[in-house]
Amino acid sequence: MRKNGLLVYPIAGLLLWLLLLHISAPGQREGSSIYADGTEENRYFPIIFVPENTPTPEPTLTPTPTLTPTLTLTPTLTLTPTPTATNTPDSSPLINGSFEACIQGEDKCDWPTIPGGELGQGNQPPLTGWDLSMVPPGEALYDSSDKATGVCECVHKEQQNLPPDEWLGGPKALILEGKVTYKLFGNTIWGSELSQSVDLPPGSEWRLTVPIQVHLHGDGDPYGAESSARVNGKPDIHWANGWAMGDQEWCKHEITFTVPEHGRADISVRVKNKWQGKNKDFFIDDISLSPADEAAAHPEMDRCIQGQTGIQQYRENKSSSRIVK
Ligand SMILES: [Ca+2]
Repeated sequence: MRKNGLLVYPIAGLLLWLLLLHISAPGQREGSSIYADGTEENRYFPIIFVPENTPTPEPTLTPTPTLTPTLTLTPTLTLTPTPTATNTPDSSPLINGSFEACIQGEDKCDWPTIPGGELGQGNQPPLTGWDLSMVPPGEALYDSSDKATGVCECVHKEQQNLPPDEWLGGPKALILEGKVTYKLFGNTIWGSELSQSVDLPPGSEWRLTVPIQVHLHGDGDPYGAESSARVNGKPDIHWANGWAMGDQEWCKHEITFTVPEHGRADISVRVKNKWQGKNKDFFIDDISLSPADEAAAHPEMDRCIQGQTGIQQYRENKSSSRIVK
């Protein structure tokens, strides 16, 4: 044991010396830095003080989730369609046969007017389909030696500007389809034409129907007003005179035809007033073109006839003039 005790003391001394050496050796101690020039900078570790009696933070209340509001479906707004008086689509190859084509305004239709010239200032040609022409003043009327002294007034008459009994289906209906009818009138000597060319299959057979009405205003001449319709230059009758058409009655020009090789039907509707100072009003509506093997349009309506020489009175008015298409 003594021998072992002698060994213990040197070893303990060596360990103590190594410990002191570690503490005192430059550049070896934690908390200081030794730079190249031998200077030393002490580094101090932060002291963390634990505060006494630090209140335990109250737990933060977790916000109660807000209930997501139930989504209410907004009713879909149904737009009330603005009445558009455009050409009613149908199987007819004719364009604007009912004169409904217009520039739709807020509460009514508009039609561009003619600024002047031989077609007359302020007149309204049909918006689409038809070409409007006039016999120039000083020139002979159609198929007549009588010379025009002026041009007619040509306007669209809308339902809202007519009394109800002149609406579609009324006892004095001036509208045969839709809400618009076309009116040509004037008290000079005048002649006017509506024309339209339609492409059709060569050899096919069609029927043109042209409803027309004249207001004679008491004219004592049966030929004071006349009307006609033609396809490729061929009329149904030569002319229907005013007395034979009847005063304020609808009649129809009706022409059944075969389309020639050139595949075109040139359609023409003409009206004229013979006497200066005697006003005439013509109304035209619902012109149609349909296959010849289909039923004719407006079966309730008499055909316009050519006046008989020596006719003494207007064509007798029908007992009922109610027109329903
Ligand atoms: Ca119409």
